[in-house]
Amino acid sequence: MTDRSEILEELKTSIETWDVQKAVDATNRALEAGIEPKDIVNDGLGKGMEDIGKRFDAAEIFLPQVVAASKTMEAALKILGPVMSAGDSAMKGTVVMGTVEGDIHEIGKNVCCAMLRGAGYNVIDMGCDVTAQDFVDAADDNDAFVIGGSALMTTTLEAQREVVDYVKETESPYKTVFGGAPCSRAWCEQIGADGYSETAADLVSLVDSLRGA
Ligand code: B12
Repeated sequence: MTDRSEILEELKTSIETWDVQKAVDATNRALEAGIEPKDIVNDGLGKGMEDIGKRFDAAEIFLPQVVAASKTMEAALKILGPVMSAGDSAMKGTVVMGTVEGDIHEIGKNVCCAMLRGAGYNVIDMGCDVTAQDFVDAADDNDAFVIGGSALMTTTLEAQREVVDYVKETESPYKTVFGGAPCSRAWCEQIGADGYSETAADLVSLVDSLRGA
């Protein structure tokens, strides 16, 4: 096994075994080896989280283990955040990001924030359980041009529609983009959003395409 694939494997297993120390060590090793933060997330840590999701679905593990794996992922993202943010110094614009009302899943949204920061955007991270009004108020206060909302549950997809409706009702000038596991391009078209992307990496090109649009 090459050094790179060995480190990526270690990142994956650190999440699968919710081993915080191993995740921190492997993340530092990966950075030292010159592996790009987005590859550390997509090809290492993220693969471990995918496996956790599958094992949870199959009832092989339960909520406490998922929480432990999430905390492990967060510890690694804490190291990667500043590295990813050190990208472009000239800010390309402001994006308001959050997980929609009723939903507390934050990991995917945090990855999106880190990717956008790395690509030179100023990101206002509203956290989770964010109402449509709070998204728009934050965009007003920070002169943003895009609002991005994450939903991880079929039951909270409806809250993405509420964001679009609120933006239209208030005649706000913001573009809306959405994602998260149950979200899809078809859903975004149905609710009248301006964009969808499946991954955090694709979100960067999506937001780039909305600049000045
Ligand atoms: C980790 C996790 C948790 C953690 C969350 C920790 C945290 N701080 O975020 C904890 C344990 C707290 C949790 C709680 C719950 N969970 Co949960 N959880 C998961 C799990 C296993 C993984 C999610 C994850 O982090 N994935 C890793 C990230 C990196 O991927 P991602 O989020 O998909 O994000 C990527 C893309 O989607 C995209 N993306 C994400 N957001 C955005 C936003 C934009 C704008 C764009 C463009 C792209 C984008 O980019 C990301 C990176 O590429 C999923 C299973 C699964 N298969 O998804 C269940 C899952 C989402 N949970 C589920 C449930 C039911 C719950 C609970 C209700 C459980 C309970 N009984 O209490 C509670 C939720 C309470 C609430 N009100 O929200 C269900 C949802 C089912 C449904 N209705 O659709 C799932 C699918 C599990 C299952 N099969 O039952 N959960």
